[in-house]
Amino acid sequence: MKKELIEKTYKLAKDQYAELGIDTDQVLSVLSEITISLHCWQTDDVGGFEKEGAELGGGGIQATGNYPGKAKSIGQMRDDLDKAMSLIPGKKRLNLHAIYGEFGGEFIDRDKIELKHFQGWIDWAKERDTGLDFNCTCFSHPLADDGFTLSSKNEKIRTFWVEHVKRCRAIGAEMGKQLGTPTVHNLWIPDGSKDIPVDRYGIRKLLKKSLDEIFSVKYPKKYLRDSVESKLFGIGSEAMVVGSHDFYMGYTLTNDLMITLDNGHFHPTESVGDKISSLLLFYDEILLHMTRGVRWDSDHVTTLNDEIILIAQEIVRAKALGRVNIGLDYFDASLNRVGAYALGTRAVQQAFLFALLEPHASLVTMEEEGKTFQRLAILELMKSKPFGAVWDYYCLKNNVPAGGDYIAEIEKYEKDVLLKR
Ligand code: RNT
Ligand code: ZN
Repeated sequence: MKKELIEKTYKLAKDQYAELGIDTDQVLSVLSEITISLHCWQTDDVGGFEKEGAELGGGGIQATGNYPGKAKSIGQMRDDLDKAMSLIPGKKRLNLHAIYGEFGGEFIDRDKIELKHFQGWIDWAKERDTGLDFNCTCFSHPLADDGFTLSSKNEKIRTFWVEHVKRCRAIGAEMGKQLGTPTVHNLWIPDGSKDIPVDRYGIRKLLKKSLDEIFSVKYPKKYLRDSVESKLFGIGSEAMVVGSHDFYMGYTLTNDLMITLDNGHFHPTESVGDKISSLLLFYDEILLHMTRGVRWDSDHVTTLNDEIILIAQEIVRAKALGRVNIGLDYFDASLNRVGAYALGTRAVQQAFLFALLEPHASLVTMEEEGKTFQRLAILELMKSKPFGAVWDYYCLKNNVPAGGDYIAEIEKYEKDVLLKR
């Protein structure tokens, strides 16, 4: 897109929003402070680098497709992340999973991982002046194969996973310390049952016991923030997921932890956007996994859809941008993976831009005055305002491709790099 055209259209857009009392320059300065945590696992379909050719296995999450160009080493993964980040405006962090350590060709089991396996990533983040988030990996492992990890009745299995998560939190705290920005550690476990269990209480009691052991180790909040992620069901855990939303709400509220809302983890008619205002009344901070659920899959690439927009609007409307950690969570092996990063992250940023461009105060007044038709009419009107012009200008200001210009960049990267792997 031509610079002059972007600037000209932005000026007109700015005037249109000004008519509604919105200062677009101010909005863009708020937008530029919103950090998105990019999930590292879109580069290689959640395979990780514990061993060569590792693949996502078990745990009820699946990546389908075999689009060429998947990252096969940490070096390739870093190339892809740099490329993706160069196409995304604004602030970014990287969200790592424990299977992405640098194990130097040696097999290090999960209960043996150490800081040294992640020092390279910390240095990588330092060089880029960014932060890291972290996740224990309680799936794709033989000791996760029978469907239970932290809630396993097999004490050997349960303590193995407790040790893994403890080590991950210790590594996360060190990441936060070295980088000067707290690392958010997220815990998701695949535990659940395909068919009707009869000892739900006993099983959940074991998860509680494991969490008590894990979180008995305390770290300063300036280094590490802990969150736990629920799910409604997964493949193989249709009848019961041990770490349900109720379970984790109870646990986190009584233990001063964060809760993760993955919007692919609820019933399709439930709205994560609606949950935000409730949770913010009880939590200082929460974590989001932004994604796109499609039928049984909870991990399609994010697009600018109603669900994502409502989540962004509810955060902005609650003036809670500083209390919500925004992470992404999707993995699709059927399209250009680097393109998927750029597209999905940009879509989430666009949702926040759309939310920030809302004449919120006047909408609240209409609501209070019972002007429900007018409220709906203004919400509709905002959909046809020149929001794209503001987005393009934001990209221009941040030296990243505006409009669809990033598509050609992805095509070039595919030809020059991905297809040569
Ligand atoms: C799985 C959870 C979890 C994972 C990542 C890879 O259903 O959403 O967040 O997607 O940890
Ligand atoms: Zn998730």
